[in-house]
Amino acid sequence: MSPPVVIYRYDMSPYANRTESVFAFKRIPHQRVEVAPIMPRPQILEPFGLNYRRIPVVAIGKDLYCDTNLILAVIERRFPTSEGYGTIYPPKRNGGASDTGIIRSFCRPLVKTLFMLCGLLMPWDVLPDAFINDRSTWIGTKIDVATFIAMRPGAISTIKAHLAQLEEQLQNSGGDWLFDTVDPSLADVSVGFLLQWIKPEAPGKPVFESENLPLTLAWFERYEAHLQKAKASQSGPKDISADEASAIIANGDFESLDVVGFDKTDGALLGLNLGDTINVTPLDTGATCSSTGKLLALSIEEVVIEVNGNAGVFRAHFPKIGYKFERA
Ligand SMILES: N[C@@H](CCC(=O)N[C@@H](CS)C(=O)NCC(=O)O)C(=O)O
Repeated sequence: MSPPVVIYRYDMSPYANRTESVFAFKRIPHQRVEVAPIMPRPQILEPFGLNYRRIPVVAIGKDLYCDTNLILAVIERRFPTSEGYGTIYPPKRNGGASDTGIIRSFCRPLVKTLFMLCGLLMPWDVLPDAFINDRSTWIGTKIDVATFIAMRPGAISTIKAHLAQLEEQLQNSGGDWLFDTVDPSLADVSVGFLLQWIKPEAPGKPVFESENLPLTLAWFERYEAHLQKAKASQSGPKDISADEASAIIANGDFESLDVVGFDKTDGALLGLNLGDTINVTPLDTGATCSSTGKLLALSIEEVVIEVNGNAGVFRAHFPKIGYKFERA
């Protein structure tokens, strides 16, 4: 039987939407805990002792996964097509193996760049002070609303320049999806969720009115239609309380640590040994929150620490890329 999956999320979170879109395409049954769009988030810190502020966090059994770059890789591993789940690496239209590595390395930097540009199109001038102060802490600089608004035209122009490269790709391949796959891949989700984020916002309008992006805009419509269909045929998701969630997670099982293992060579590069107590901190946003715990496993891709909260002992997993790991 599949392990229970719980996502900690809030409605307006684009990265939660990225994850939930993959859940829909892969047909993964899951439950959701709604958290506040600003700090504090006791639903995560108290039961698990996990001092990670970014959203989403996904629990699979008793393992807590942070960062969509890792979450989506793990979801593909733990819910494979061989067990009847969908995939975010569908076959290519003209045959051949899926481009999993190139899709992942395309998504990571592009999502990061586009997320920051799209963020400038949010309605900063009407957002409450509490939100602006919270996000100032999150990015590590005091947000000046007038500066953000003045940066919008440049952001729109740069977003369009990025999309023009996708336009070229769609033109060259003649396919429906960004990597010429038979169904949407992680690449489609990764650009799609950001366009979905800015679509309802008035400052985002010029992007959707671009005259030189016909194939990209048609691709986006196709993406939204596919996603809607996948969501319509999904059972659930079910919204549960934080208490229900921590009980479910505490009763779950850990995945074997052997799956991640301990790469001694990599550990030496980072100056880390198995069993060290370490701090894990994001390198970009949310860096005021560090998660601390005993180092349990380390691979080229993933770092696992033990965390303790009032619901018990858990394992928190972080991607290697984009985080700092230091002995506490
Ligand atoms: N690299 C992270 C970024 C996650 C992220 O930035 N999430 C946003 C919400 S969409 C966030 O945490 N914003 C600040 C907050 O909600 O506290 C990931 O891929 O999960």
